[in-house]
Amino acid sequence: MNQTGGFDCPGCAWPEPAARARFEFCENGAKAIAEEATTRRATPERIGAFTLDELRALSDFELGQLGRLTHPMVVRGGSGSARYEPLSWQDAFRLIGEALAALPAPDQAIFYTSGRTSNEAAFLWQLLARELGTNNLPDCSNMCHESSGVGLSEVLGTGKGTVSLDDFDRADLILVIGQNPGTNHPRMLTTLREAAGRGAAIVSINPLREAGLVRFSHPQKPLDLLTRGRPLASEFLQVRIGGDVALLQALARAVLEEEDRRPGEVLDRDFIDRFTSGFAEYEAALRAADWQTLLEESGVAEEEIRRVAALYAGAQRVIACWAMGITQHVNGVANVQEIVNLMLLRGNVGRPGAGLCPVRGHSNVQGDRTVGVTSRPKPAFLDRLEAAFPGLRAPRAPGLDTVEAIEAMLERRARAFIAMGGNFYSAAPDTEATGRALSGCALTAHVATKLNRSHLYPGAIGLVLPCLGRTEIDEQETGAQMVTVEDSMSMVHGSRGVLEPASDALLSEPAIVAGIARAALPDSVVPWEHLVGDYDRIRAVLEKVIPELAGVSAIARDGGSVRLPNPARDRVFPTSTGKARFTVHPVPRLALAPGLLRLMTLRSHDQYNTTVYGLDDRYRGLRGKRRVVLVHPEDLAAAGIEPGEVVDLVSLGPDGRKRRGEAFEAIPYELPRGCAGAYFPEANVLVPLDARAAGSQTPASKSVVIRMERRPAAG
Ligand SMILES: Nc1nc2c(c(=O)[nH]1)N[C@H]1C(S)=C(S)[C@@H](COP(=O)(O)OP(=O)(O)OC[C@H]3O[C@@H](n4cnc5c(=O)[nH]c(N)nc54)[C@H](O)[C@@H]3O)O[C@H]1N2
Ligand SMILES: Nc1nc2c(c(=O)[nH]1)N[C@H]1C(S)=C(S)[C@@H](COP(=O)(O)OP(=O)(O)OC[C@H]3O[C@@H](n4cnc5c(=O)[nH]c(N)nc54)[C@H](O)[C@@H]3O)O[C@H]1N2
Ligand SMILES: [Mo]
Repeated sequence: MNQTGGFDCPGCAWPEPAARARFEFCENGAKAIAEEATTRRATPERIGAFTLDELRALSDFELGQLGRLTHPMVVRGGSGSARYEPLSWQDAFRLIGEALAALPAPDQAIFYTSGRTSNEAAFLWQLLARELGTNNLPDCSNMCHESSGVGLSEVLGTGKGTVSLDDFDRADLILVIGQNPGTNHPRMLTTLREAAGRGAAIVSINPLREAGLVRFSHPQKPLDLLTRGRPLASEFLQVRIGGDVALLQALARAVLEEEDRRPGEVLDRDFIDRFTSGFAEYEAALRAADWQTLLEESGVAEEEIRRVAALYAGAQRVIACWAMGITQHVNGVANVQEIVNLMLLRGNVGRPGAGLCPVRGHSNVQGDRTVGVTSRPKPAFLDRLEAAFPGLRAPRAPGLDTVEAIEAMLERRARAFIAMGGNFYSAAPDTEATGRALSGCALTAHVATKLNRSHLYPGAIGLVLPCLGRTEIDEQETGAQMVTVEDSMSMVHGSRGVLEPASDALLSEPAIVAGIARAALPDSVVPWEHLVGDYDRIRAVLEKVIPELAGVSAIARDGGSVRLPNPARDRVFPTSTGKARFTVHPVPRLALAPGLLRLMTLRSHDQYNTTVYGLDDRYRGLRGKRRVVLVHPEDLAAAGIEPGEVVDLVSLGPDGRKRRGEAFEAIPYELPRGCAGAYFPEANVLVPLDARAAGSQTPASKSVVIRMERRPAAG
């Protein structure tokens, strides 16, 4: 895994160093592999032994334990007593073709993607949707880093991060904001640790004192385990949930005040003058801001803010990293842009050792976007797509993103849902509504490696289409194929499966797309079978349609990797002003009525998104349970709830609808007052569909307003 000539870890998107260590993987990557390489088989007989209701009664962990899917399956009618049965690939494709042909308009079909899909498969996938005539290509990114993409594009003219791995070798300050790398990007800890070893300062900004950051021990360096690791983050700012805009403004204001004391020494005036716009307005707004309000809303003490501001003002090369704690908020885009503001003050963009680093989730989520999986394609991309396939007419109207797709299905404006991977039912907000949305479709079809909860809420016809995993040998017309993926730092490299497929009946993702296309598009202008026969042919088209991917064919021949260009790295900012833009954002007011809490939904150490490996959250000291709500002890006391008491969680969305999550154990925890934490996906029932980030529509799953309710006494 993660070796030249091997396969890319299907875990996270953190890049591999150029000089690979002998073991370039982590404990959680190993779990992801084990999950895919399991010897258990979810055969049609095994699955068909259960009714849908019986399958729904299994936990996510138990569903995963059924093993790898082996054959295409169908369930009809969608009632709780229905069962999956096997069918041939040909019949599966025919059913999809018929269902799509029966739709009054192509925009009634939805093509969802999760970010594990290779560049080659994802490119064919979006081509299929567009040739059918729709841009309805929602993806997991809509629920993930969309706020980063939108936020960065507006102010830097590029939606991606600006750093590469070697920048971390030079940085002298690394901010880790709203991210839990100890669990979710374990290999990033190695990078952070090396930086700390050189004397770089690391600042964690988080409502939780994430133990993986505070005490770090390297799993492959036994001495660390003996000494219990050492502190990694030199500073920890315990921000309130949703308090980042206030905190980042307070930090920037303190930097301005430092400049007042030492004029000409703190701000990078030359950079600001030459490369940015909007500084005067930004500076005026910051100076006019009420300092007390900034402190209160951030929840961080003044002296800590001044200490970190001084650290920032003294650092020569700063990298800011962030993840879901920043993006999954109503003001997620503003969060991202306030990070940029702070970084622009000292020219920390487009300089070695400095820059912006949104740390992506799924291993190829960034690549899927590069190859066109988006509901908002750029016209130039569609033009090139049409040029590559004479006769193709790519639709120009924007399609549906994830939450829009749920709404469209609920209102029966969309009737067919086809997913390339992922677990839409469990990952999307408002589980109950999402279940109704899927069940209301005429057709649902899921390309998947394992059975998951989305497959248990089928439409009138429900299909499960089992595919090869990334670890497996992919034989096509010209032999074993490789695919390409792009990591979080825009490096594209190859991935080649090495294991025997879990079943003879599995098809590769590209082959499944071609099968669907053949059935749905009898007059297609795309030579589907030819492309799938040798993925080099797909890469040749990729190079034509996406100029940045020039060189991707060579990866298959010569190995190595291609770095996608990023203009911001060279201080070229193709924004509306032609410069990097300072932006002004109002400070969100977070006060809640008594009894209400702001809930963040988190990952534990023992899961990969909706795939649950086990019930422990090692670094947070929680064992054997996932239905928990973490709350400050005084908030528990104020609500009259005993530690360990089992409570219901009730959320009220902007639509005024009540959502209830039953039976969560209340655990006293070191969080800021008024804040709470619970696990994704158990807590997704509480996330309102209409609470989403302005500008990016990312569900605000880190900012759910809830109250705890005592449960009626048993009996
Ligand atoms: N092992 C493993 N690895 C994974 C995944 C997995 O599930 N398991 N998932 C992958 C995916 S798709 C993704 S997107 C990434 C996710 O990686 P993370 O973003 O690290 O995952 P989360 O658990 O959502 O954690 C968010 C962090 O934000 C903090 N936070 C919450 N609200 C706020 C806030 O208002 N302000 C600030 N400053 N912090 C806040 C939380 O305390 C938590 O530490 O990981 C990827 N890697
Ligand atoms: N409340 C709340 N909700 C969230 C989040 C949160 O923090 N809080 N995080 C959001 C984020 S960041 C994300 S990225 C989304 C994730 O949303 P998704 O990407 O939809 O969900 P996953 O759980 O990653 O998908 C797992 C499924 O993918 C399938 N699979 C695995 N490998 C392969 C493969 O190689 N090919 C195919 N075709 N299928 C495969 C398996 O069937 C598995 O069950 O969830 C979002 N939802
Ligand atoms: Mo994600």
